[in-house]
Parts: sequence; C-alpha cells; structure tokens
Amino acid sequence: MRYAIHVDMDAFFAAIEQRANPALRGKPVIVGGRPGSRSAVATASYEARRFGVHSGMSTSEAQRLCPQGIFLPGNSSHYLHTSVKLYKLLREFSPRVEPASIDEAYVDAEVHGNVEDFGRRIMQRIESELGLTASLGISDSKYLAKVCSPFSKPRGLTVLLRSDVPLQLWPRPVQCLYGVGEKTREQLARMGCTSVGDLARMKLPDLQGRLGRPGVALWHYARGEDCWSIITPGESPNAKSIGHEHTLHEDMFEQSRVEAVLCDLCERVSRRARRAHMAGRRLVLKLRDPNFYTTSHGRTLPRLIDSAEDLFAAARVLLQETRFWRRGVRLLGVSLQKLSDTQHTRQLCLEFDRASRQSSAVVDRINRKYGDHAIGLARSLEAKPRRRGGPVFPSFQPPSNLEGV
Ligand code: DCP
Ligand code: CA
Repeated sequence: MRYAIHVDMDAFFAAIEQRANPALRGKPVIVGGRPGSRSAVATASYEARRFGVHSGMSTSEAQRLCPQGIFLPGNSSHYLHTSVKLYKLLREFSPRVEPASIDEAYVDAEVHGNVEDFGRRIMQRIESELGLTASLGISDSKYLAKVCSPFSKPRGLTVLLRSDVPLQLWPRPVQCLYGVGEKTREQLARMGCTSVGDLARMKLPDLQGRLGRPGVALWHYARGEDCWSIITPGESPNAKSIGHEHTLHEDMFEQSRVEAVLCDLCERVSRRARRAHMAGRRLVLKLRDPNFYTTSHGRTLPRLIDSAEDLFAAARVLLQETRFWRRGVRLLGVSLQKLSDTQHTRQLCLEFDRASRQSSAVVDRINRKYGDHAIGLARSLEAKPRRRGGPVFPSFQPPSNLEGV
C-alpha cells in the first residue's frame, strides 16, 4: 500500500547542539542568542520546554522562565548540512521525497508489510547515522501525515489513516489541524466548535459564511478529505511544464506544413519529458499570427501522456480548432503540463499505454545512440533540415533486432 510519511526532527537546532557537545545532553538548551539582546528563541530542547520555553518568545522571557537555561547563538551552516544528510538518507527509503522545511520532509512510499516497522526503520537510521531523533506521522493522506506527526513527539510514531479520522482525530482539539492558528481557533470557539469533530459536523454553508474559503478547506480536512500531494524537487515549480516553441522562417497558412512543425515540436517535448521521466495530463498550444497576436489553447487529457504520437494527436486537434489558416502562423509552441513522475506512476501500473511506451523507449534508445533526429514520426520530416547528400531521415520502423541499441 502507498503511504505518505511526514518526518519531523525533534528540537532540531537544539538537538544538533547537544550532539556536538555531549556536556549539553539532558540540559535545557535554548538556541537563539543571548538573553537581553532582543533576540527570539529559535528552538529549545525538550528539557527547556518543561519550563514553558518555546520558539518565537523573547530570549529574555525564556531566561525568566528557565534561569538555568543554556543559551546558544546557533550555527545555521551546521543545521543546513544535517538537513541535506537527512533528505539523502530518506531517499534510500523511497525515491519520492519532498523536503518541506529545514527539518521536515514527506516520503511517498509503497510499503509491503507493516508500515509501523517501516517507519521504525527510518527512525533508527536517523538515530544511528545522524545522532538525532525524529517523529513520524504516517497516513494514506499527506495532510493527515503532517497533522499526526507531532501527536507523540519526541521520538514518536503515529499512524492515522483516513478511515481512523472519526475515532482518532475528532476527539482532539481543533487547533491540532494544520491551518488552525490562534485567530481561527477563537473564531471557531465562538461558534461553539472546539474539537475536530465539532468542525466536521458543522453545516458547510455556516462555516463558509463565517470563515470564507479557508473554512471550507478546514471542514474537508476535519473529515479526512484533502488533495495534497507529495511533490519532489524534480516536479516542483521549475518543472511545471515542458515546452518548445519555434518562430517560423516565413508565415505559414498551409495545414500540412504547419502540422509538420507541430509534430517536430511534439517530438522535442516528448523527448525531454521522457528524459526527465515525466508525463503530463495537460497540453497547451501557443500560436502567434503574422500580426503578433498570440493565443494559447489548452486541453486536459483523460490520461497521462509522454509519447510524441499522443502529444501530436492532442496538439493537432487543438490546432485545427484554432482555424489558424484564416490568419496564418508566425510562431508555434507546444507545452506539456500537469506533470507526474513516470518512474513512480509506472511502478503503480497506472494510466500508461504499454504499446506506446514500448515504442517510445525504442525511439529513445536509437536516438541516444545515433543522435536526436535519427528516428521519429514521419509527419515531422517536412519540418526538419535535410542533411546535404545524406539519406533523408527514416520514418519510424522499429528494427527487428534491438540488441546493442
Ligand atoms: N525555527 C526557528 N524559528 C522559529 C521556529 C523554528 O528558527 N520560530 C528553527 C529552529 C527549529 C527548526 O526551525 O529547530 C525546526 O522547527 P520546528 O518547528 O520543527 O521545531 P523543532 O524541530 O525545534 O521542535 P519540534 O520537536 O517541536 O519539531
Ligand atoms: Ca521539528
């Protein structure tokens, strides 16, 4: 089964200080500068928290609460260094890791067997390799994993599945939900809503009227409904789309020529997507006419695509819908959006057309060996430069023997 695991290090900065200096272990360590220097507490060891010290309070206040506290200025490069080691270690458990902050990450893992054992193995590796402790929240929802990781901190492991929400989450105070700060807690309390269950049982229009859209989101969260997804660095904003565009050397009106360029663009986009192990669920066509009037036309597709054939089929429909021949084309662009990691998706046996994937894999192997335009869709040939004197680019004919390709 597939799980979202939220890993959150315990008293991160303070624990790193205690690791570096064994004399500090078991002592109330407060990171954030000297008291009286108008600095704020970044974090405190659990020994100091017993005195009421917490992140964000002034160091002077912290000293008043905990006079025996050991105040340290902190060393951000040490903390960052440990953070990188943590992400690396987590990637040994699953290739899909989303760093969420300096000491938090989400792991998207397919677990065969007992998920608590899997979680304990992660905790043990963190302890033995980093000399630090972590707390884990495990769920079939990313949001719930985040919500439950602090439930038994420090060194805690909590499993909270969507199906456990009424029994395990509803009795808890509403502020245990991520997204409920002090202000929202007060607003909810004024409506007589103090537990997660109270929130889940509220009438949605009432909540929406009082809290607006954030209220709607919280109502769904309280019922174990969310659509958060774990996004690895390769999928994050810079990789939101993979696209190519091309300014034509002359304005074009003729369907077959424009389609040839379009096909060539689709091959390029497809090649890049497959190299990045990405497939997309949305295709966007960009057109600029000879008067520099630019339009975009998008279509969300019923399944993930990454092959040149699939991209071209979708792009061609969009192109025809624009009735481009009335004004002509000066620039053409194609981009694939709503990307997903195909290594992972394929692992889950989702949505891929096997035949199309196999032929794409063959094309990739040939192009890797003989250069990017060695083989491709016949349709794009018109758009490609011909090598002088050399053979015209072959149309797609999978060789009978693929050994050595
Ligand atoms: N941090 C900070 N300023 C804050 C909050 C946090 O500089 N106001 C830093 C110090 C923390 C680190 O970020 O060690 C991680 O923040 P957490 O909120 O996860 O707190 P801790 O890891 O310290 O404690 P916990 O065990 O509660 O997660
Ligand atoms: Ca933490």
